[in-house]
Amino acid sequence: MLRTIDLRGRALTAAELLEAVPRAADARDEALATAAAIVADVAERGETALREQAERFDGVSGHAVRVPEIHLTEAVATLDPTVRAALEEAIRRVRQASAAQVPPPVTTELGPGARVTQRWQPVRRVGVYVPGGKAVYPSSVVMNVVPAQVAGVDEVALASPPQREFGGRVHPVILAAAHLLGVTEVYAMGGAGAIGAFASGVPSLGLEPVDVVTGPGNNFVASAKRAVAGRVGTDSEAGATEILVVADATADADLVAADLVSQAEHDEQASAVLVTDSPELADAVADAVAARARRTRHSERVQAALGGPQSAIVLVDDADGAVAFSNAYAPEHLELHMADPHPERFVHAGAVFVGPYTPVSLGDYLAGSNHVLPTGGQARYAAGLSAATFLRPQQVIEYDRDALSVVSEAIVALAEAEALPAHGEAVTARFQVSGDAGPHE
Ligand code: HSO
Ligand code: ZN
Repeated sequence: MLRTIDLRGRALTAAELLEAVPRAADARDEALATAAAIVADVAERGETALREQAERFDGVSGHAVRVPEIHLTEAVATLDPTVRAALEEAIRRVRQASAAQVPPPVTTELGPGARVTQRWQPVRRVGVYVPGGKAVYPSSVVMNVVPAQVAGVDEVALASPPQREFGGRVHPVILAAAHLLGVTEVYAMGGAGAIGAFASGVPSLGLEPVDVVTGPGNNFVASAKRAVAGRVGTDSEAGATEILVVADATADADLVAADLVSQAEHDEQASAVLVTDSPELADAVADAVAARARRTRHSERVQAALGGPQSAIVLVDDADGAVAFSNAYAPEHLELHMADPHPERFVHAGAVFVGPYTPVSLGDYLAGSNHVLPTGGQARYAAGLSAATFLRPQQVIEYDRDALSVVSEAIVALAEAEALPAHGEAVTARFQVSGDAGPHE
């Protein structure tokens, strides 16, 4: 089912390597116009537009768009205790690991009395979107909310579609996760409309505009985030999940197969790629994948993902070839199953999972790392969600009189060169007060 591509003995450029295993196409551009119209409608007609959209897209009417707190406590009361304990452990670990993502302020002394401090300021208010379609992921609530809280964001609001089968309420596991995280501001609204509501605010609901919107979603949600970008901050666009495994002859074929299948379970468009220099391992993984794909719960979906052009086994000459392929591909998740893995060589990956006891599904739930990671090759320039998503580096500048005098001539020279003499005068004025001899005494 997984096709094999033999790149041995071929020196290919990064672009050629990428062509060998192309990502599945998305339909984002087509969704953009529709999403933008929905966003504009919510900005104009607020709650009325949201209610019409709920009727049209979710088949729900007359529901509480602003979720009353009692719904949150009820959801926690009915939550399976083992799921509750697992969520609480995930929250603890993600909170702990996210704390390392908040940089301390740093002051640079550029001379006596000349200081520039960089400090990291959290945004004030964040809207987290949680999808409610085929994928209802309470783990994603944790992964979006915790870093915002750790960053020091004052207010986190959450939105998820009203569910017909729950009488127009948000999915109970999502409500429960929100409550365990201490999130009290929750809205039953979905899709592009929810993103628009976060960006523009909805006065009748007491929903104030947010500063940053994050969270996964379908093409319409992703397109809506594009439509509001520029007015609010957004996280990077999540595409279909992808896993790239680099393995040598020492790897356990069945474990590699299990991990490939685990991410293929998300979506027909998911990509699962094995890169190896061992033809024997390649064959063994192909067999193990076929066996697991046949008997797994979401067999059809998994087989579609693994049989698609976006999934493959890639044969390379050696470890260098594997590094070159992986760095060109820039996978969301990278697993290394090698005798001597050298994770530092794999520089373009959303997250790197090292060794046979570090599967991606550990990171999906409980490693403490974040599972919101750049897909579609965005790992070349983007990072996963972290406290930094909600922080801005701000510079605080403080020079005293002597420190300013040291650079005043240089400022005047540059101001003259730019034909902006008033800039220079703002400096010299400080040394020309009567009775003040100034810097040139
Ligand atoms: N692997 C997904 C995250 C996830 N897995 C949520 C299970 N639940 C994208 O990184
Ligand atoms: Zn997953």
